[in-house]
Amino acid sequence: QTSQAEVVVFSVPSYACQRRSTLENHNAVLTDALALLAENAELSEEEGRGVAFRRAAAVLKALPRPVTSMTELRGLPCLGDHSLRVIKDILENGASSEAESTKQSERYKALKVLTGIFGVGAKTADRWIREGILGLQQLQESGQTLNRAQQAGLEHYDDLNQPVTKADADVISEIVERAVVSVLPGAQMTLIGGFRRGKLSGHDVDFLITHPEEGREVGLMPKVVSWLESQGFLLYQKTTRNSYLESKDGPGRPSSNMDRFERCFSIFKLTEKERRRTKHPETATENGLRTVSTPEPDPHSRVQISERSRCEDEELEVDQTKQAGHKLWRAVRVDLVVSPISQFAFALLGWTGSKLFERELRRWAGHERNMSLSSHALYDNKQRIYLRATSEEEIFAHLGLEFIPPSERNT
Ligand code: TTP
Ligand code: MN
Ligand code: MN
Ligand code: MN
Repeated sequence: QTSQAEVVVFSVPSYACQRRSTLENHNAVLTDALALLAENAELSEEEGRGVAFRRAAAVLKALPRPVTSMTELRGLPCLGDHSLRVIKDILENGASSEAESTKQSERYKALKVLTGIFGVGAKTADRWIREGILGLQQLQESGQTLNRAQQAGLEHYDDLNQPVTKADADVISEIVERAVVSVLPGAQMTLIGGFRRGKLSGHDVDFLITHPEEGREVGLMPKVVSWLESQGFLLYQKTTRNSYLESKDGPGRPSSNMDRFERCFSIFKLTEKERRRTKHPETATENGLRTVSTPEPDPHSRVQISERSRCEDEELEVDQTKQAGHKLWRAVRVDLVVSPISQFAFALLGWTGSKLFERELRRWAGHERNMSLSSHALYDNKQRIYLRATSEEEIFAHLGLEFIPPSERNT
């Protein structure tokens, strides 16, 4: 009944946290260009512009099929003039001239290379570029003072710019689990970040650690770190008491609320030996929780047999690898977070991502519900009370949102 001009082809709710965003993307050419412009804006410390491009890309990612004409975009939220220009350019000419020229620009290339160093953010990279440092060689020759993180970042540059596979994330999970069970039986560890959302690769591996008894998690991080260090798993680590307070977009929360929240940024040494050791990682339970005190069910004899054959395989493969001149380990970025059980659901929701999904959740809470959401708590500004939750589902319910599972938070 509608005339052609009135056809509304797609309908998408305006907040990303109201949408189900799987890893599937029917508009990758469009979203790649917008993501590149978003990244360039973020690297130039133009956060607002970055978010606008990210929101536009997320809307296109949510569409059930490829966009073929501008008229199909009518009525869609979050598509600003600038993003629409970029889309139009691609639909008409096959590519975005702005995205292409950005990608080729010396400044963008230098920002990418320099911020590819762990410990180097947009500010530092910008300062270096203004001093004429555009690459790693120039940086090393410049005699710039590097902090400990940046030194480690430079040392492991190639490895850390290599995507981490799901298989390697599983191996790291095993190691972290061994660490946690050794220092505190009964503690629970959950894979968070992109791998919890079902991504097959990532830039790091993220874990949330807690204990079912409130208070037992106190002092856990230094113990886990010491254990990992004593076993030779850590190439670098820095534990911070509370990163959320210092983070750019985190509004300050009462310190009483978070004084037990600890984070560890680390670089793991993942060896071939460890990769072989973890051939069949346990499958995680539904909510991703694993109790680490569970004993191994394998009978002793079976373990010994498989161990022996594995050793022989290993020696052969190690020999071949050595002859080929390959390194027998790789560096992997790992983030560890410890939360008390009372804040676990908030920490889980806050650290599962995606970053845009988190941002949109907080925006929804503030603008649509007059509530303040953080990785620690949910505060109702009108009733002036904290809303308790022991699961992510409860938090979505408090916010008046349909529950979106992790695999559909890939905005
Ligand atoms: P990342 O590890 O940076 O991102 P990711 O795991 O989604 O993607 P990648 O595969 O590239 O690793 O961050 C994980 C989540 O943690 C993300 O949703 C943002 C969130 N987070 C912080 O990074 N810092 C914080 O202080 C808080 C509270 C959350
Ligand atoms: Mn589809
Ligand atoms: Mn991650
Ligand atoms: Mn991380």
